[in-house]
Amino acid sequence: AGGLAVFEPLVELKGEHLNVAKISDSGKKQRKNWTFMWSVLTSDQLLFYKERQQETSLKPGSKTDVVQLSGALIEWTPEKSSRKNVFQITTNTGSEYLLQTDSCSTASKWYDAIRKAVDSSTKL
Ligand code: I3S
Repeated sequence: AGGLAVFEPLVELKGEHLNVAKISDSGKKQRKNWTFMWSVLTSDQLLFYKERQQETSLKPGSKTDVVQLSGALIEWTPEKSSRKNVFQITTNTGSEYLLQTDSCSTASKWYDAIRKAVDSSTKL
């Protein structure tokens, strides 16, 4: 309960599968391990689930990770992978996530939407 199923007007993306690799956890380097995750953007968080979620029945139990976007950085990072369309989110607590999808337009759409969420939630 509480907040997870809220999709504010700012957010144009509801959910999609993306490849995700967490490469740092609070500043501690992690072994890169790409995982195909159902990704949901809210106004100030990026949520990763193992399985596709219905908007009306988000199951907290299957949520794998929550990325707080307030104060985060987002940048394209082609040097961090041999894969195409890779960008990185660095949280204000020093965790780093690589996101990737083969579709350039899908990657750009997510990059732009996450950047907007970062900008607006950072100003709050
Ligand atoms: O940055 P790296 O170490 O070249 O990333 C590769 C590794 O994570 C690799 O796993 P192993 O550490 O088990 O070898 C993955 O299979 C590769 O996909 C990673 O490289 P890409 O270029 O796909 O991000």
